[in-house]
Amino acid sequence: MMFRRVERMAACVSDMKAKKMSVKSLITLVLIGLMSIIDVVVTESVTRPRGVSLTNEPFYRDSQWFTCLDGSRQIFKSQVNDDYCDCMDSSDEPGTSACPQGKFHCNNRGFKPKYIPSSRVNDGICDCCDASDEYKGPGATQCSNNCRELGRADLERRQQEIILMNQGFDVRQEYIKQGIEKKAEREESLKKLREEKEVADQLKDEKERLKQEAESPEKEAKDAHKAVWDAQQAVLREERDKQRANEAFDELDADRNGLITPDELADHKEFDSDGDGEVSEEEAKVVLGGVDQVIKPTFTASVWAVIKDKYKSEKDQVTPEDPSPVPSPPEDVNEGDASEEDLDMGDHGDMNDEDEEDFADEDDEDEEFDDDLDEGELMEKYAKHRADYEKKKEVKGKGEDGEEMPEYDEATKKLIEVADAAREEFKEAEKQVNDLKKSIEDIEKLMNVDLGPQQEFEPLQKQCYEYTDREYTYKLCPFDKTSQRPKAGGSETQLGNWGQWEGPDENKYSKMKYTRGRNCWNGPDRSTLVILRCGLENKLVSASEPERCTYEFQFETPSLCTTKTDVETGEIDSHDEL
Ligand code: MAN
Repeated sequence: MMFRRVERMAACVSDMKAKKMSVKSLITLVLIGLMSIIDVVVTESVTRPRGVSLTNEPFYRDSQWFTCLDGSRQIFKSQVNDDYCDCMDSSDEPGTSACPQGKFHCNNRGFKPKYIPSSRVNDGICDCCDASDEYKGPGATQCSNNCRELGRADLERRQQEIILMNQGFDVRQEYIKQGIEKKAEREESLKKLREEKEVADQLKDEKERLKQEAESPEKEAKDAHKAVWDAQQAVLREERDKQRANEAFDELDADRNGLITPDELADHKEFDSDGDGEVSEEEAKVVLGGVDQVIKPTFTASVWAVIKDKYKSEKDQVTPEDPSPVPSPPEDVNEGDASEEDLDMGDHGDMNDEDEEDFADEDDEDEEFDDDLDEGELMEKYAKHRADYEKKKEVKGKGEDGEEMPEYDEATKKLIEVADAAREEFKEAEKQVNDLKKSIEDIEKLMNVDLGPQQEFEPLQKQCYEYTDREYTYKLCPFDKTSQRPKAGGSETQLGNWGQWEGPDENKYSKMKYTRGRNCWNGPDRSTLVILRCGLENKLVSASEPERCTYEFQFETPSLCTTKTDVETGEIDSHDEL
């Protein structure tokens, strides 16, 4: 048999020579041939007791004695496989089912050798593909040797796998190309955007300077206009105060003798400072400045200033029994008045917590300030509202009589117009800078992600992959997040945000870690470990939850097909072609 193999090999070699095959392939074939000859020499020249592996064969060689493999006992060689268990470690009965813990070795030549529990020997079921476990003789189960077919199928499967991995390797080369191109593209965009931003920054500074220049005379003119108005209002206020003081004096001077005396204050309970229900003489005297009577000039000059905040005119006195309702403020008091509450503002300034809550409620319904707006956009909207608010407040500011501040004169109006235009231009320039800043940050964020030493994971960025099991649809968006959505409906739960590569040093890119997912009730924040392996397509192939709120995904990707294997020789070429 050995000669037949050598002959076949020689024929093969000459055939290869004829076909001018490479020296490397020739050497490989010779090596494979020699290995199979050695295999034949070894397996065919050794007779082993049934159920013993080639490795253990030397322990069964002695023709007279056998020492149990654990060294515990020596027995006659004839006691090996005599269907009686002598060794504690079952080693004397490798080929029968006599020992409870015994192991039977199926040689399975042509396929994979394996151990089976010796209880399966002669149990009527074929376990070894070479049929060696069912040998009882007549009446025993007839098993056929199908190791060769299995071996062939296994080889084909492995070859198929290699073909797929090789295709994956080619896709990976494509990914690397794309990744490198994308990186260069991003670097180029970044360079351009940074240059644009430099120009935009300068323009913004210039527009800011022009705005300040325009605002300064505008402010001066507005302040002057307001100062005149304030002065008029102050005069009006003083007159009004004097009038109230006179009216109060006339009302308090009940006997109309030109004097107010303590007894005339008795009905004014607002002067009952000790709260005993009576305005005593002492209390009344204190109100009058410590004297027994005051004349009108003294009252208006000194007493009124002290009591005016307390004083209640009899017209306004309301006793608890009085059924007439408390007069409500005139309807138009706030008309056109732009109060803070009327405005929707992104930043709630100095509001207390309750105000903040109210605001939050309003924001929920507010289309203009929806969640989709980023910080820059929100600030912009807020600034606009704030400006509108200030404008309204300024224009609608009312004086003592509820009368509005008079319009600005033409010159001031012109200055406001110029300043408005300057503000608008500055705002535009500022927006330009903010937009560019955001674009730069977005690209920088993408570029800060480790997409592999050759950018081979780039095509996975900005993609999402799903896997559905009985209960959930799981989602992996590489370099972004992982999530879970109940199949029966309901909201998505974040299972983690991109953290880092987590594989061992020699294979760093084989695992990804996503952390800081939604907090698990009474537990940790959810997190996901993604285990990657080579596959022809990007595919989420499984998802599980080995521990509560700790998830594990299996993901196949060509990005990890790092080797190219020769299907015939099994030789590995791991060089990237780029
Ligand atoms: C949800 C899911 C599960 C998780 C439980 C923990 O039902 O996120 O995966 O185990 O919450 O309470």
